[in-house]
Amino acid sequence: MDRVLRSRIFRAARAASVLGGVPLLIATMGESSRADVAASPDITLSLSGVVVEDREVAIDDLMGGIALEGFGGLPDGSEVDAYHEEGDGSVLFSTGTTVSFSGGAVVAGPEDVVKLDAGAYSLEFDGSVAGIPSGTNLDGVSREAGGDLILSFDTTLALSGGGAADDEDLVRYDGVALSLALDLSSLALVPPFGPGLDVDAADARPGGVWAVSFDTTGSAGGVTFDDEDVVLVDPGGPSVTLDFDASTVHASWSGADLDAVMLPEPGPWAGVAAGIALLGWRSRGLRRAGPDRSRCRYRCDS
Ligand SMILES: [Ca+2]
Ligand SMILES: [Ca+2]
Ligand SMILES: [Ca+2]
Ligand SMILES: [Ca+2]
Repeated sequence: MDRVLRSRIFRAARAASVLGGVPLLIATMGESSRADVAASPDITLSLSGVVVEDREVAIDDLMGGIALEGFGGLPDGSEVDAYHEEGDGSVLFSTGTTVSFSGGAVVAGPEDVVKLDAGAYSLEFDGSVAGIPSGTNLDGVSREAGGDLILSFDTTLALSGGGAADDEDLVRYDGVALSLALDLSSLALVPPFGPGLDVDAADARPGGVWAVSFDTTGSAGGVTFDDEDVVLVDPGGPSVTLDFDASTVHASWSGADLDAVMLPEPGPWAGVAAGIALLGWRSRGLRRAGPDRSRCRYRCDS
């Protein structure tokens, strides 16, 4: 959907919600009825009055409702720098420093991906087993429809499956070997993505399209982006589009770097641009941060 049109729909939804006191669920072309954008900042932010720390992920319904994913509570000084929701309710994340879970039974370094499933922690990706050098930070995680993990790192790596990946590239892990999934700077764009960029958040989209954020401002293919923005990269074009401009939703994002993201999943509602009134939906759910904000999603007051 045209980005301007989508922005108008969201604004209209907000206005209707304010005027009528009726929360609206928006389904837009290419997006599902789950309109939430999950994103983590690199600093503490206030989004619609909800404080979001860098070790948390904000689940933003884009209509003023913010829920928090706190991963069961991470220690002071820790930071979440990669995030992905699996289809079964579990979540994947990576931290910026070494963190222990389950009383030390699970120790995750910055090069690892942790799985949190119904309160149980495990390593979904063990960087040292996969040959990732110590000191490397994994800064993006997603999963392709085929089941392989998609990863990004903060430095150039030799890949066990052959070749190398730069920090702006995406790497595929099939459970055995690492291979290049996206060589961003090789795309025939004018101007191209520069080698000085670092992808610091990634989400695999349908059709071989990638949603990525960078750790700096930049431009490619005629699109200028900030570090809190998410752009869609279609290698088949190739083309670049600005998909999520976080600071237009919450101005406070302009001072932060968005360092983990997951966009809404496309679904049966794709192609429909409509607001569906769901009386009481917001009042039942998406309560502002409650006493236990960990994994607070839609029933935080129950
Ligand atoms: Ca973060
Ligand atoms: Ca990490
Ligand atoms: Ca990276
Ligand atoms: Ca970013």
